[in-house]
Amino acid sequence: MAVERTLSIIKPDATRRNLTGKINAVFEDAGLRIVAQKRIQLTPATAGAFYEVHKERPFYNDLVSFMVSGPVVVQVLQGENAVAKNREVMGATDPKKAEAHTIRAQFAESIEANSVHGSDSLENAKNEIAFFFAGTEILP
Ligand code: YYY
Ligand code: MG
Repeated sequence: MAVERTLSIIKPDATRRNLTGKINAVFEDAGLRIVAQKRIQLTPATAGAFYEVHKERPFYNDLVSFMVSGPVVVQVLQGENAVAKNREVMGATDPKKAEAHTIRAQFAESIEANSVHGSDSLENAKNEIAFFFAGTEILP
């Protein structure tokens, strides 16, 4: 197993309901270290660029509007198999399909307002971390 880093975003539905600490506790209990973290307001341009891969999907415009509807917490999680481990603790995209112990099953409001983002591959993680963080902001 290898130590990896992955990008996580605590989404506006969760910051609005003051759930940052509860969600961070799930990460830490799973052995993931929060090695960088900042609370920011995304702009439509930034959210649109971050989700560029979904540009042609029917939910794209609503997703971008949702992501700018309140502050988000962007963070770098580090640990053994961090990319897959984070996807496991997040749960399925649709909270109705997520396993009971997962963040989305516990906290998400809907398939759109689903509380967290997590990189889906090591390569995407590297790109997504660089999208939000300078190397000097990551402190293991
Ligand atoms: O990686 P993950 O967040 O689990 O799902 P993606 O398929 O990458 O979709 C990104 C994001 O888009 C999802 O978290 C919510 C939103 N979305 C949606 O609103 N409706 C869908 N049918 C699929 C995705
Ligand atoms: Mg995704």
